[in-house]
Amino acid sequence: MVERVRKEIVVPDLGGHQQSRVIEIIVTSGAMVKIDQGIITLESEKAAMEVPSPYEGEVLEICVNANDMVSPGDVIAVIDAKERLEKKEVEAVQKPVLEAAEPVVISDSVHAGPFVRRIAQEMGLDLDQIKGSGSSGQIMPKDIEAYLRGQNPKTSQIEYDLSVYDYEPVMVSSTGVYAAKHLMQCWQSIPMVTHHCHIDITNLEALRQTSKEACAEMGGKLTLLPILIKVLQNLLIEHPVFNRLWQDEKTHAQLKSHHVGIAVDTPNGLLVPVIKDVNCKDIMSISKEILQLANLAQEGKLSTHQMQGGSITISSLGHLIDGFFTPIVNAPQASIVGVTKATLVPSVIGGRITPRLMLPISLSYDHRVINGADAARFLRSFQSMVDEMSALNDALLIYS
Ligand code: CAO
Repeated sequence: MVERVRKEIVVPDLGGHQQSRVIEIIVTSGAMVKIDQGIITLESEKAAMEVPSPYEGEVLEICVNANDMVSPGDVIAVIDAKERLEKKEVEAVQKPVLEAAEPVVISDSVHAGPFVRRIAQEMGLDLDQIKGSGSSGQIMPKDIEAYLRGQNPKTSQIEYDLSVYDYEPVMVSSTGVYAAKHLMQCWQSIPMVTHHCHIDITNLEALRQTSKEACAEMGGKLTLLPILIKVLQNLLIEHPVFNRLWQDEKTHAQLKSHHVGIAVDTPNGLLVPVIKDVNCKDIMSISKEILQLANLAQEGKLSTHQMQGGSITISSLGHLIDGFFTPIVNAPQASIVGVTKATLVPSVIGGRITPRLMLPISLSYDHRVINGADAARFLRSFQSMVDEMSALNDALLIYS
């Protein structure tokens, strides 16, 4: 049986963004559209995004104009949709109120579209209790979402009353908004543990100093970072559990590649470009690639592809401060290595106190994927790998 129903098409979730600009209206009123046919195009941070029709039918109204700013849940079009109903659904449509355990009566005075009314019916929500944010107080799908979040304090956003403060609002960049949402999800969903330890890099630093100039002459910059990225990639091979992603309770994904993300501090917020296939690159090329990616990040020119696919992330605050911190695992990755400034500390070697250059490492990991003993073994190997590299002499830059 085919039924014709008036349906609203709304802006979908924008991957963490609150708003997006309409850059193109693809169809006009009166057009017949098929399921998945594009209705409008939205500008997203990284690419244009088509909003498809979930229904087949005639477009009755396009509710937005080019250049309008829209948010998830805003109605973009109304369609006279052809609905092919399964037998069970036909029965439900024919006698819904009789069969509903507790029918919800929605008064006509409520200002809400058919989509919102249907959701309210299905969920047993009293629309009189929900505040509408649409024009003339119309209740939009996003208002239902906000209402439900308010019912569930675990996921609700706390709204603070700032009226007692003297302040000016500061608008957050779209990178900052995305990063905040992602970090919150990682923080809330991952049981995280952080191990702290010092790695003795005295000999490695001496070697770095002797290789710095040669690296600079070839267009690179030999900070500790490219060397540590190579150390990490070797550790991913030796400790494959660190090259796994969380998928679900029953499955983890063992990665075949060795891609390392680097946290880069930019004026617009934190970005994490990824150095791909580190196993195929020597330290010299990694140092050049860090410079390129960091520059692109600073200029806001990184592509989505350049930020995808990391197995593990390294976050270096080594140019700023020593001590430890607790980096947040960048899901779906299972671990992140935080590095801070190496400092000379008195160490006891062979019964004598000797100054050694110690690098603070903070390793955070997803305890569902990695155990404490795995992390301890990983950090022990970290020291062995650094010692191995310290013996490379002239071969440091071409170590791959
Ligand atoms: N110990 C001692 N010195 C260090 C060091 C360390 N662990 N790490 C870097 N340094 C030194 C470098 O050797 C360099 O000194 P020289 O110029 O004398 O060689 C200086 O500090 C500056 O280094 P850099 O920052 O230019 O280069 P980098 O390769 O270490 O890092 C980059 C590059 C882009 C990753 C970094 O600049 C950056 O953006 N880090 C921020 C990461 C971040 O914000 N993390 C927090 C995430 S959670 O909010």
